[in-house]
Amino acid sequence: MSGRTNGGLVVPSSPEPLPAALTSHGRTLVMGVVNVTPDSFSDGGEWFEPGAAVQHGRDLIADGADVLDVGGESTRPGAARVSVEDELARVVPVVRALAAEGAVVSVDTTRAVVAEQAVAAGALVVNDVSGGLADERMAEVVARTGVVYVVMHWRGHADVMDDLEQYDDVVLDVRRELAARVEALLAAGVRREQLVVDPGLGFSKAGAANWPLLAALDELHALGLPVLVGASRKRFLGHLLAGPDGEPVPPLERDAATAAVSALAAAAGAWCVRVHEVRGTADAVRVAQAWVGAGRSLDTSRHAPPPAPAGPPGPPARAQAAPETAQTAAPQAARRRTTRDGDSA
Ligand code: PMM
Repeated sequence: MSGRTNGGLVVPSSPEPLPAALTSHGRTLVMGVVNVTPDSFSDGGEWFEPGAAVQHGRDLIADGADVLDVGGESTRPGAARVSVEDELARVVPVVRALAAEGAVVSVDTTRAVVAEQAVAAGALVVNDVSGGLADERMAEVVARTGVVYVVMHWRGHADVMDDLEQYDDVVLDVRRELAARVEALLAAGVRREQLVVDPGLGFSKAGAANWPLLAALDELHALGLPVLVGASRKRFLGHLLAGPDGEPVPPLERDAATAAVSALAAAAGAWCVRVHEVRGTADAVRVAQAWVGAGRSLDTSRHAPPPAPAGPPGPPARAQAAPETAQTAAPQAARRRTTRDGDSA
């Protein structure tokens, strides 16, 4: 596992079981959300039918997504649980279809059986918002399959999570509770190299509690694991952008703020950002990559040459140089084609 120093700490760039193609970008990865649910808070119902969900996944890849996160259970505050049968029926066909087309697929589930069947269908990442707390069999499935496992900070299911928002110090408490999950997973046989941690923005966190977590991503990096940030369209952004009447802006009007968070999270060394609207964030993480990379050149030489006119900017310190593969080059080529005509200075 490669790393960069961050205030004296070594921050790992990527979990190990992912394809080399993903670790080669030298930038924060973009995870596009494919919610196969009728009631997600941010895009509920739009891609509920499997064919529409698969097409949405393809569109997100064309927009620049590196990973697709397929979920069949809404985590909207107050949402009721779906049955395991319904979750399997929603998620597995979509995972299978997208993986068969070469996409890197993550499954967003708290259930071990869903994770198991999604991995059998081709998922390479299990994204568990409960960090293994919701299903005691999850650690065993993750250890046996060897997939990347996203451990999110979580205190309870959607029906109770808003009642569990008390913290002495939100940053230290989240870090301590995540560290406890990591220890439990390691004790259950999961390898450290499989793990990614996530502060769980909006999950048992009242609006204002989310900002210190973002501002202190280094505290999470101190766990020595890659960090995923999921701010997309969340309530705390709606409240931030509220007009004079105090009404939060609706979820679909939070994408510019989401992209701003993505740029800042990328500059702070996040491994991945999870978003609904991919194009703005794909651009934002490239801005962060260029910015951080240029700053690094200035650190070593006040007279660093300007970046070459053609091709993408050089990678920031987290980069592992490796060639683009056909799978990852295709969406970027498509994006380049669509932006060349009519561009301005
Ligand atoms: N947020 C949602 C769902 N899954 N997974 C991770 N790892 N981190 C998050 O912040 C997160 C998540 C919220 O639900 P949505 O899919 O409706 O946005």
